[in-house]
Amino acid sequence: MMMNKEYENEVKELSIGYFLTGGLVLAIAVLLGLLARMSQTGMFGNVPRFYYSLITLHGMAAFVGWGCFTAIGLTWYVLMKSLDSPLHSIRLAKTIYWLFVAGFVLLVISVLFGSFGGSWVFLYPISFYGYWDTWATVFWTLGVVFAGLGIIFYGVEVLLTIRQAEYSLLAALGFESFRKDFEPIENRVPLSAVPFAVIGLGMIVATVPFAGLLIYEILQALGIVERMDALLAKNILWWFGHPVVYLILFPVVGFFYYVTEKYAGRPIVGERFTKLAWALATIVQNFIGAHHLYADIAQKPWIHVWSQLGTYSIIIPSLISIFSITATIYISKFEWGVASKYMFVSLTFWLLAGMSGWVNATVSLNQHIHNTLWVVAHFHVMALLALSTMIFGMGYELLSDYVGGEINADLASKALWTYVIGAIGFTHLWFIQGLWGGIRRSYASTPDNLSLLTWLSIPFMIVAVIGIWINVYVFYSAIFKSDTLKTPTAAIA
Ligand code: HEM
Ligand SMILES: [Cu+2]
Repeated sequence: MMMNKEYENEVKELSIGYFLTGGLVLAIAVLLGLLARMSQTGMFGNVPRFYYSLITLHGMAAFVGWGCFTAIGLTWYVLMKSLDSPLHSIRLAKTIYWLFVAGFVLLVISVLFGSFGGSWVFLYPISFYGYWDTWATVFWTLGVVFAGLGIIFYGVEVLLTIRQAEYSLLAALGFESFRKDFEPIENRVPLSAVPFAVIGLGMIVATVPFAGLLIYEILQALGIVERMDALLAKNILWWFGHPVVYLILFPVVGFFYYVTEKYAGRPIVGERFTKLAWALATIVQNFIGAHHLYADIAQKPWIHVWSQLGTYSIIIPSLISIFSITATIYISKFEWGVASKYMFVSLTFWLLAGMSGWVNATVSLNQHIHNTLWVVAHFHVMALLALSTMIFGMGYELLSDYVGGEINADLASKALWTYVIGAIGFTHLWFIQGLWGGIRRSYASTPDNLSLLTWLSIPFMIVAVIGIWINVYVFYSAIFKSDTLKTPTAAIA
């Protein structure tokens, strides 16, 4: 293996730059979430517009500004490590950073100065019927277009990097597992690179039509075109809206493989079956978004049936991965460091979040929880306890590789428990409220019998927010203490 690779430091700094920016966005986003929940108790008076704008910005900032953005940022590091090869174009990876930043500035302006509050999914045609100005709709939509371009370029950069490392794309998408001579293949694609290839392709396929929809919406806001069929628009949105969750989940699975192999000191067990499951994900990922539209009775019934079956099938890659990671930990002399502790928590909640997701995906159960706080509970268990824990763990792994022993590992472990206890508390109060009929995105119309649970959730949210802030603090202090990286901004300039 070549020593002292020059490109390595550049990629590490780039990934750290993404992480530091995303961490700051998360620190603010969770505060907005807390304020939104507090406003539901009525403690700020009757402020529905404030609430809608808050959740809109919270959702977009936490999900895209933190989740997708840091998943992309850490991809560069893990892809480089697992392929043992430089990125195809570090300039493109930096351009993606700036596209997200530019998009994010537009989104923030739209909410802060234009009072946009159409929710982070802004389901068509809500952007045109709100309490906000038309220019706010244009800014918001344009901001999403910028992020969308960043996402398309991400897919392109991932696939080109894999090609440059001389692996076949078909093999990287999991189809290598079909080869009869699988075991003897000498240079099999490293398993930890596979999830990036799958989501890279998936995002290119899903984002192009979505970008078309966004441009249409901008033209409609400017009065150039008439309104379009709402059901069609919703299908295009969810065609993208579902797999964009995988833009966080799949990289996170890549981080899992990477960290597991490193701390177990051996390859993941069951590589062939795991790759087979990824081949399935490659095909199915782009065809199940309509499971968000079970309540749209104008939708053709076969689409509902297919969406349920397809969603069930995509549980397989998660289940196989959870199994093979756990088995690898079990049979190896596993080392427990900050990164692997975060990973273990993440693994547990990945399984649990999957179970509540299975309820959402099942038509006959979905009708009981559709648009309730159950759904909000499900995706916060996923986003906070399964995905963000692993993103933090991976961030710590990168950081310790970069700055050495200057991380306050003790504080990082305390932060983990603080945030996990807080997040378990408030998400489970949401599950109960959802089962009792509490509607999501509803300001001040939560029935009286649910308001006690809303109050109870607030201390848990405060604890979770503090846990997240401590994590971000541990990161920043490790960077500023170390003189390896002169200024964090140097990484992405
Ligand atoms: C301590 C951490 C967090 C708190 C206190 C929090 C709080 C909230 C609250 C109160 C809502 C509104 C729910 C409703 O009434 O319908 C919400 C929605 C949402 N949250 Fe969080 N959240 C946190 C973390 C996260 C994270 C890490 C993510 C994603 C990575 C996330 C993504 C979202 C999304 C996408 C929505 C939906 C927004 C919408 O309906 O437009 N949240 N959150
Ligand atoms: Cu979905």
